Amino acid sequence: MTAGEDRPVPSGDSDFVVVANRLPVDKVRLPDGSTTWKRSPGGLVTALEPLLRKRKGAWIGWPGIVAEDDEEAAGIDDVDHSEPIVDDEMLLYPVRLSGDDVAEYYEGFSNATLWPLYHDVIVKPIYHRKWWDRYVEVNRRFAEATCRVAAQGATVWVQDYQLQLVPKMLRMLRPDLTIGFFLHIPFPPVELFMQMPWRTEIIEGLLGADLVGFHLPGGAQNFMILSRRLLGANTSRANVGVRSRFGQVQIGFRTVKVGAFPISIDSAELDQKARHRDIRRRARELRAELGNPKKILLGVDRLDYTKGIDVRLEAFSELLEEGRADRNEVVLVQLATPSRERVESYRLLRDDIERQVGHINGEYGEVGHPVVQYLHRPLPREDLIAFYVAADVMLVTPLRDGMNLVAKEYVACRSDLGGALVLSEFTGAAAELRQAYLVNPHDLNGVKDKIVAALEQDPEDGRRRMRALRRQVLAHDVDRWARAFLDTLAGDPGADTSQLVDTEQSDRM
Ligand code: GDG
Repeated sequence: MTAGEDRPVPSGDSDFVVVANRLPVDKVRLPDGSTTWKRSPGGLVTALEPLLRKRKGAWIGWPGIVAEDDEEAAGIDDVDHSEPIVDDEMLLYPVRLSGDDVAEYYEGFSNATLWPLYHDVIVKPIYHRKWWDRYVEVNRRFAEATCRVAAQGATVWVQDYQLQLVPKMLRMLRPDLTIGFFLHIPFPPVELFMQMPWRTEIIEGLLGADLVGFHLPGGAQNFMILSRRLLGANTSRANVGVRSRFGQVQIGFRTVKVGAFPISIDSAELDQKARHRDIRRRARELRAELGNPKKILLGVDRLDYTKGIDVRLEAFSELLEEGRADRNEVVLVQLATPSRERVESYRLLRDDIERQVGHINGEYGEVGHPVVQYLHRPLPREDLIAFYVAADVMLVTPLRDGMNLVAKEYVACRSDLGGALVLSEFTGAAAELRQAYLVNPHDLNGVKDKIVAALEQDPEDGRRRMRALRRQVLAHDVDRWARAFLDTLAGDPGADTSQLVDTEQSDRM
């Protein structure tokens, strides 16, 4: 296969390739200067692992470490063919990034331009031409690395906002490939997206795929409107499957499918783990360590300004002040995983949140008994599950969130039908988890009322809600998500479209 007149484009021997910013393992540098690999299991890996194994699959991504020098990071030799890392029969191919790549492609364009733009400009997006150039360059590096690994006619699944140009680049280099793209964050409405100086290039980049997937139909619709507006593409509702909500974009002679595929978790595994005796014991220990409060409120987030951590702290503070929450009976645990600490808006956020926590504890805590317990470090998975089991009220209050897996994880852990979920309407999860205490995070009084309602819920009503939530989460797991996407990409007429969210119901939320 040739891309130009005489330039041969290499191909590899993997029939199924996942391309993501990060590999499912991190390369870690040890104090003595040597390096080792550390597995970073996530929902995506768990979901894709069996598929990857069965289909001779490969994963291409950045191992999370900065290359020592630019020479090491440059060029298409980034993929070391002789020695991919073999992990449970998956082949992992690292793409190396230099310090400048990380600063401009990852921290810059991905996390200070695209992330805030796609999350309703909660923070002002920064547009730097240098960052864009680097984004193009690094996307090209990922595309070329993919070409070297993918067999003739392979299926390639590109993940997320860091790699939106890869589908078009790949199609130009390797028209033999079947290319899917999935966006894990919201896709913004037209009025906001039009700010982007490189808006046409991004839409063109995505349209290089055969199927572009979003969490919600609202994102899919936004994308279709932009394709029409910016590229004059013909768009239509298609009939793929009986209950489908798919669209189609006709661009030249090609048809690109567009659809909504709400991601999920490995619900059964989490359900099993949370039932384990050791986890139950740990949950009791945690409650005792917190001073056996009557009610535990819990927040679990990456420390990100989209997550509305400030909203729940403010609501809690006012409830304490008004005496609607009793400082002797209620504790709020906020687990905040460090995130993107070199991006300025994240540094400012951390200062603000820590000031807020200090203020609340200063006003309402006692010596040895803070009312807010705040941890700024990642917890082992088992401890996290124990916290889910212990929490009486789970607070998920993002201003905008593509899906929010934490909400689904909490539900999966509550086989006892205990607990209550307070959930922002502005998460993708809210489209499915209708029996949660749904809140508008911009309406502080509304948030406070729902927290009180959750704290004081009638136990029978709580069980009824949790039973309905669990039915949804256990039936719609991450495996089903991956299959629905890949079957649709393959054009399988029997593709499972039953987890698609109703367009009318969820729309832009
Ligand atoms: C993006 C989108 C979309 C958190 N703290 C700890 C820990 N976690 C785990 C949670 C959960 C994951 O991190 C966070 O997932 P979310 O979905 O809540 O949020 P993002 O990181 O923003 O994810 C989001 C997702 O992609 C998938 O498409 O849902 O909307 O923004 O799994 O459990 N895990 C451990 N310790 C912690 O302290 N072990």
